[in-house]
Amino acid sequence: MGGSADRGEGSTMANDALDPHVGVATAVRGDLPALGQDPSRTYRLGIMGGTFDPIHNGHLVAAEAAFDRLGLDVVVFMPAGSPAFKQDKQVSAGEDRYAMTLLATSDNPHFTASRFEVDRAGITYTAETLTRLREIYPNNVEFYFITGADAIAEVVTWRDAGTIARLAHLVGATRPGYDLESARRAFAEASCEFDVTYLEIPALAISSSYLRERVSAGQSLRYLTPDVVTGYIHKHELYGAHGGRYGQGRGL
Ligand code: DND
Repeated sequence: MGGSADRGEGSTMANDALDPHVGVATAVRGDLPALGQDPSRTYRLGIMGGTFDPIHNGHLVAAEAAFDRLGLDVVVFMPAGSPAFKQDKQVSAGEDRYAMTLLATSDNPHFTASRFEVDRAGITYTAETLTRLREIYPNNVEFYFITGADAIAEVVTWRDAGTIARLAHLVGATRPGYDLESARRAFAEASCEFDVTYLEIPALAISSSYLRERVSAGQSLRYLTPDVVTGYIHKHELYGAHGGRYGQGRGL
């Protein structure tokens, strides 16, 4: 990844009121956390992008590990509005995915959820997100885009991958024993240079599709995702859940 001179010009921060949830200044643009107020230091903004259909403990553990191990200031979870690689798949409404993400992150002081991608029209491309963020944040704010083991090797195939390489550090959260060979090869063969940090995180073989299947089969999501997310899924009858009175039924 290029040095700070490669990054676009950041705009100035207009509002530096303190947000008690993240311990940093509040968002200048909508719900984004404000960072970069002290020009004498560098800030690290973690960005956890995802479809989050639904969000689960694997996502949360990966982001928490990145926060700890890379000394991030805050991690912002960004549900994709119209996910680039899922155009042929049915995806839940952005409002529901955002609401579940907000609920799942609400009790962690250094996590926050943003509507930044959900509110954007058209297909959500990470390069465009990073470009827009670069225009918003001053240059002493560095971006750390967090992905799971399965997604990391594919970043080189994403739209405008060179822009991603230029604007963000990548964090690949891998399971112990996960074979990183294909990811390393993909980055080695890429036409641009990526800055990638691999983090080993506890093995959590959880996926959103596994959660959806369990919901439609009337099975519990306990310990797979925060209970508030399970409550939301049943209340809004997502993934074939049967509404009913909150707290009833085996699926809760
Ligand atoms: P997913 O659809 O994989 O999200 O999208 C991940 C991000 O990639 C989003 O921000 C997309 O906009 C972006 N993307 C994808 C494809 C093309 C482009 C951009 C483009 O610009 O061209 P999921 O909700 O399935 O997962 C979210 C993240 O969590 C992923 O990085 C996934 O690998 C990771 N993850 C886990 N990490 C640790 N333990 C687990 C995990 N399950 C998923 N159990």
